[in-house]
Amino acid sequence: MSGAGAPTITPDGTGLRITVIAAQWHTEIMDGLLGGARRALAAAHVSHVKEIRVPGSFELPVAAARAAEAGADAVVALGVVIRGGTPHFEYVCQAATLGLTEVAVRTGVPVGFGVLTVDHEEQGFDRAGLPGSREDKGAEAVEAALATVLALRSL
Ligand code: DLZ
Repeated sequence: MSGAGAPTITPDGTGLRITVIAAQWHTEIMDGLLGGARRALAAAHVSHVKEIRVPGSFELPVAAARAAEAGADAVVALGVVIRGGTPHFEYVCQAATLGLTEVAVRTGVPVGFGVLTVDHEEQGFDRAGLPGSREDKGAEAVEAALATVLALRSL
């Protein structure tokens, strides 16, 4: 999957309560994702922001569920999973993806999916919103979450 074809989304998040949940693996790439998420929240005028850290991407869904139940209007989940030599990669990616989907659908609270699932570090840096990165997946996850809140409100 490439980033080609991604929409330009500039939602106004004034008054929204957003919780950002970030895993702690692969610090430099994660710092890039967090920076992008913070920039996008500021650009969207979101001032009610909670940020929490969990150990790994496997722990993102349970924290997202708690944040949704605690009243967040949207949750943004950030993780970096890099393929290794064992099937662990598939299990962590699948648990994070299915878990976050389940939280969003069950609670009705949008979850921005900012979990990078990459073959090697270089692919992660390229998507991390750092100087020299081609993409900014932390910012994209925020914009998607905010835009989905607004879309659901219009129903
Ligand atoms: C165990 C593990 C491995 C091998 N790799 C990653 C990774 O690349 N990215 C990530 O976010 N987490 C990883 N983890 C940790 C799991 O997500 C989880 O935290 C542990 O299995 C403990 O539940």
